[in-house]
Amino acid sequence: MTFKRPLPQLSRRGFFKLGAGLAAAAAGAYAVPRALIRPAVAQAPAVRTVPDQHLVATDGWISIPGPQLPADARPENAFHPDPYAPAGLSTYMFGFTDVSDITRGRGRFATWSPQERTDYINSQKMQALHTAPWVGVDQEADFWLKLTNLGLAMRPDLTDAHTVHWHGFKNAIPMFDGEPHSSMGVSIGSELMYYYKPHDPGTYMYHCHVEETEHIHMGMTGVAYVRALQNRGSADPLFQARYPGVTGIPAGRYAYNDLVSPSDPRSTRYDREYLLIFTEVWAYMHWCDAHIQLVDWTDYKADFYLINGRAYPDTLLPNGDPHDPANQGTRLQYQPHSALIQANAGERVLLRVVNLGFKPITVTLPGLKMRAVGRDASPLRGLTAGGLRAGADLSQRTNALAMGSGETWDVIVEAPAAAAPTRTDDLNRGYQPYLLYNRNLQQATNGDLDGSYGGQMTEMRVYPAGTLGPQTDANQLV
Ligand SMILES: [Cu+2]
Repeated sequence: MTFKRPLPQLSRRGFFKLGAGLAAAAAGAYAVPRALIRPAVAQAPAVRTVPDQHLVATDGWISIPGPQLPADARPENAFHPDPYAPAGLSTYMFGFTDVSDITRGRGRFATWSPQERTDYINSQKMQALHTAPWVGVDQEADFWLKLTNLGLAMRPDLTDAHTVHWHGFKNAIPMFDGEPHSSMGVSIGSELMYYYKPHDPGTYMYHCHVEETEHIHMGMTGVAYVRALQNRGSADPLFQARYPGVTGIPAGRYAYNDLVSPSDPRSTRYDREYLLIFTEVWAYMHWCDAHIQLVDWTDYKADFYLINGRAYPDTLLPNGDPHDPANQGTRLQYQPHSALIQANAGERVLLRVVNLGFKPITVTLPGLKMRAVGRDASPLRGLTAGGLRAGADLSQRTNALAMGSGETWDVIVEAPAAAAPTRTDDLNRGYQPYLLYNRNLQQATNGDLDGSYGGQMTEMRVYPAGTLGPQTDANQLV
């Protein structure tokens, strides 16, 4: 039996009425408040040959510790650690590494010749990091990001391009979107300079958009975050041009352009900032990519859960520089990002929490209050008549961040000002620890309740006031 619905018949009179309605709608478009219309790039920026940041796409190996799982538990458990893995490492990855210091000639690379730098960058094949390097940008700044594709050392048969796609982000032109079918991909041996000019502060995810289910799960995903214009203070001319008449805000560190004084309860001011990136690893799938096997994605079953690419207690270890010869050959060489959170008593800490896995997570921090001030790069404030998100306070006090795949939350935690941190605790650590973890214990422990290694868990450590010097960059430990 066919099921037909008659098409609406449009009379001559109806046709003219429709035309009049469309014309009115078009005229109405001009009535949109000017504040809602974002200026495009007013004039083309000068093209740079030296990028602000330079990422290299390739493959590599990381270390997920834990006991050899019994082979009869589940078939895929026999695939960890991968027998192809170099000593101390366990899991095959795709990903990116960051060669900005080499390209820009910073630090010990300042005296290197152009040829030495090029040779070094080409040597980064099979040196991918997990999680992917993160990208921090100032609002309204011109930002040039170069992507070089070195190919996959383990899989020369895979000739995939790679891209950088800032998810949920308005681009200057579609060319820089990174969705390869409507823009372009970067094929092996090629490089592309992406241009961004961010207008909206907050926390975003980025990922490679080629074969994205596979490339994202294999590690080609990270975080891009945009620092608020308000950091310059309300007297800054660029801030005044955007927010005329707003006064009384000193330069500082703010999650969003909240347009209120730092003493206002709606303020998003913070003293320290930490990115916490939650990912997961399906060991069998990673084994398949290393061993030239196809996987059926409907069998998806994550085995390992990580924060900033590490399993607890590796999450507590310091940051590492993968280009420092002292770190080369160490177990965490390719997992350089610490997930440790530090604060002095009374300080405000911004947590940029991002779920880059495929499964939901619920993040909790018992003993401390969290206030979510932004979600998915949108401040939790109502709209004002001028079209700004500076209206009613919609921030949420919560003890649990329930996050779907791809979500980002900006959360401010206040370290307690008194009591515990003013003394050393009974273990004489000199700080008061608070556990931050995924409330799903399978994900917090990597299923190893009796073992020494867990999964998505880290600590926030609160020191007596004045112990720690100021932090100048995200996740910097002092
Ligand atoms: Cu890719």
